[in-house]
Amino acid sequence: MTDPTVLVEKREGYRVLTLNRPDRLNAISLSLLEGMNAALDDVTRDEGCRALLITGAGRAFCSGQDLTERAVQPDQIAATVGKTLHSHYYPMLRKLRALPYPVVCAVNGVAAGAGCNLALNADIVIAARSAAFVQAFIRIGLIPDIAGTYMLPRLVGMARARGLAMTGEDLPAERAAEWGLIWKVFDDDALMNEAHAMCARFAKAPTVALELMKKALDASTGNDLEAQLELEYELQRQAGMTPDFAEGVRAFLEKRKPVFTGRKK
Ligand code: T3D
Repeated sequence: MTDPTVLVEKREGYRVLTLNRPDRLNAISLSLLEGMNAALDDVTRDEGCRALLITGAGRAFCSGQDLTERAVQPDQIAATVGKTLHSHYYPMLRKLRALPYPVVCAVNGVAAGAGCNLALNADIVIAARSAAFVQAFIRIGLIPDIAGTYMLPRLVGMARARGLAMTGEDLPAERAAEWGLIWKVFDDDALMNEAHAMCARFAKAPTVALELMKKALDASTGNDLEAQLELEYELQRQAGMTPDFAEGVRAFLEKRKPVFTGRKK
């Protein structure tokens, strides 16, 4: 039996998805896309899950679309690319972005093409010092997809977005953190401990507030100030009705650590 293309691990309060085609640098095959979609369907149904960690097996995070599945005639390429974006990539992305808790991506090595943009769609991206982010698309005559053209300008501004996309140059992890493309860089051998510690912390966090915070931040770039103030008001009102808010205030007044359940009621 072949190894699964996505490994799924259940931890206390969170799950870990590991892209698992290390000999191809975790290139995204159809089978890996199916594995990710199935794993995300499953995680969506898990009411006890309060964070998700994504990482890669072996020396890379992900080298993007498996190009051996694109070695066909030009007329067939067009059909295949458009087809898998709609049928597999974008459903995967929508499921990922709709998760009502933090998605942490631990970029353990190179993240190229669709692999880079998959990572950038996480809420928090941390990386090994040796990792690099590569908008490899232009190297093979494509444009950034998997929401790359959406995320890049929002994360690093238009000048850097254009530079990264148009040159396809490697961006080393440390510079990615300096530019605000990602959250933090850790020494290679510390990365996974840090990633697990972060998810364990999120698994005990006020999850509804994190969900509402994601909604507010996602909406912010499309809203004007007035619309955002109204949205904040409404979402804060909802956060204020959770048992975790009551517990947070109570714990502060009683000078103890809060115990958050993550429940809506
Ligand atoms: O439907 C659609 O098509 C949607 C569109 C998707 C968009 C994309 O993702 S397009 C971008 C696709 N990805 C790339 O163009 C990146 C291709 N890979 C690379 O440029 C390099 O491999 C890396 C910069 C990522 C890493 O370089 P390096 O020197 O560390 O490793 P390597 O020697 O190139 O790769 C190791 C092996 O993995 C090698 O196989 P071998 O020689 O040991 O048998 C290589 O062929 C294989 N590999 C790496 N990337 C891919 C791949 N095999 C298939 N597809 C890959 N993307």
